[in-house]
Amino acid sequence: MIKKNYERVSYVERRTKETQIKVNVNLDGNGLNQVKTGLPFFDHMIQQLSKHSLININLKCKGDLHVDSHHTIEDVGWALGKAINDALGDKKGIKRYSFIYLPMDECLTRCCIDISGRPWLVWSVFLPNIEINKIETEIFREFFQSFSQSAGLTIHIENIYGKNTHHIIESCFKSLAISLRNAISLDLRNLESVPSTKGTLTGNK
Ligand SMILES: [Mn+2]
Repeated sequence: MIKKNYERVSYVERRTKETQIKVNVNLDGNGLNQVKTGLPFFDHMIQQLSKHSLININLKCKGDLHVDSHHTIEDVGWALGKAINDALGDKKGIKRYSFIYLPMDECLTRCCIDISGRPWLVWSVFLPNIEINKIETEIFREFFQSFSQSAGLTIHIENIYGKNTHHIIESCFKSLAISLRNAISLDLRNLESVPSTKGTLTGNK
């Protein structure tokens, strides 16, 4: 495997009155993960994200689940995105763009990403069921929104067709995972250069 001269790892800790989150990532991992958010279905989604992106994710969140799942899911999105952004470092040599059409049984989802430093989310996903295991499904848009903000990612995600809400949500996470796996990987032909005519992908310029 091609590696950079620094480890693409990071640790983020985030504490508010609503959630306490600790997350470690290793971008050059093998998809190992330990995820505990108190929401089994959401853990399943983050595990999918890790497994298929090959990003090792160690994540613990203690959130105000007595209120509902909203803050936990939104804030985990933010912390995980920040961890990935931090671990990307100078972004030299990354492939930057990627996309995938991800089939899952009856459903098909397309995800296109740009590690641009300019957060943007286009979310064209209709979820037929309003709840999955006590999680209001509308919150998954907020996960992708906060993840795109802190990761500095442009994400366009569209469910082209599908009927089963579990499949549709899972296809969103898996398609993000595969897109990330490609976009964060290193391009042998461009290792010493940031893939931008600006010369920077920090989003500050
Ligand atoms: Mn599943």
